[in-house]
Amino acid sequence: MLIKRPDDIKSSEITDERLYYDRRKFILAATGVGALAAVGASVSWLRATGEGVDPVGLSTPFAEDEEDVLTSYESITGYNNFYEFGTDKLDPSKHAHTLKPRPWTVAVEGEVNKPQLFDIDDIIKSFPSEERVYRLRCVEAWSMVIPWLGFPLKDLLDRVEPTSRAKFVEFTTLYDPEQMRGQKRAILPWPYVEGLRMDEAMHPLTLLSVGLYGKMLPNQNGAPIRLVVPWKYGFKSIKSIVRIRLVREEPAATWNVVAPGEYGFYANVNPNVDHPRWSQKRERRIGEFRKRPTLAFNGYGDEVAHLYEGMDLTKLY
Ligand SMILES: Nc1nc2c(c(=O)[nH]1)N[C@H]1C(S)=C(S)[C@@H](COP(=O)(O)O)O[C@H]1N2
Ligand SMILES: [Mo]
Repeated sequence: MLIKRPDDIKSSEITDERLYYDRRKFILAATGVGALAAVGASVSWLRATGEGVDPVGLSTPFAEDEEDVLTSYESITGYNNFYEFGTDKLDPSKHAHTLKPRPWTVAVEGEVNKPQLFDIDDIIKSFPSEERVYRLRCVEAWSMVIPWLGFPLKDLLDRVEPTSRAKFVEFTTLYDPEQMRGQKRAILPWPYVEGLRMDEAMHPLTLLSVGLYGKMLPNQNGAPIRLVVPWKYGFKSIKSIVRIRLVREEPAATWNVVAPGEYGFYANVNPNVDHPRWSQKRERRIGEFRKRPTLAFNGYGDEVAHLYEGMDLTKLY
């Protein structure tokens, strides 16, 4: 676990986070009728700093809660799961500098009328990013609150026109052992693959993220583009994506294939379904010491529970 003491943190980072906290208070104070004004103000703040402006478009308050304080930039970029760079939480921040996020293309293909090979910079230009603060809940019972920059996956999928035969979306990470040293060992079957059902993929909460804290996505967080599905355990949020394929059958998602008894395809955050080796009832926010109760669907139930009506989520976990 990496929690740095204040005197270990560079002053630039402290400033960065303090501005975010202040802005957050402003957004909270302005919910309801004032919300639009708050959005306008935060956009101009992002422009004024001149930092990491590339992916920045609109900034939107999203899924904010009094209980949620943003996790520090230091923890979000220093405590990661990204097995392509090793299995220790500190490995990705140490080793991900070998990943080259440019040039980079993302193929969007399969059951679509207009398959397309996108250049990452064209994606960033043509799908304006907004800021969304989402909770991330790892299956290992820790969580973070992250200000992502991204755009709905739906916007990209609409562009390629899925056919009526498209039932699922399969995502694939880069395979290049020279850039990703962890791929030289068979820790997992490479490349990492994940999948969503079509309605989950088209849900407005589902993001493709290209940045965080107003900056380009750091390599260890999945540069240059990764998925963020806030109501599911973190392993669904696949990093460094090179291919998105619309398919007829449920994709063979990596963790689901490796250990189906521990990692279901749906992987909705469910405090009532224990992981075989530990309880999922509580979680620890990185940066806090107390444990807090885990919320069903990670707190996004109002938005997404209807997608699973009639499904037994203790069996289809
Ligand atoms: N390609 C790839 N994507 C991945 C992983 C991985 O090992 N490889 N780990 C997943 C897991 S288990 C989690 S919890 C999140 C962590 O994202 P973060 O490091 O940005 O917090 O990434 C997910 N995406
Ligand atoms: Mo995870």
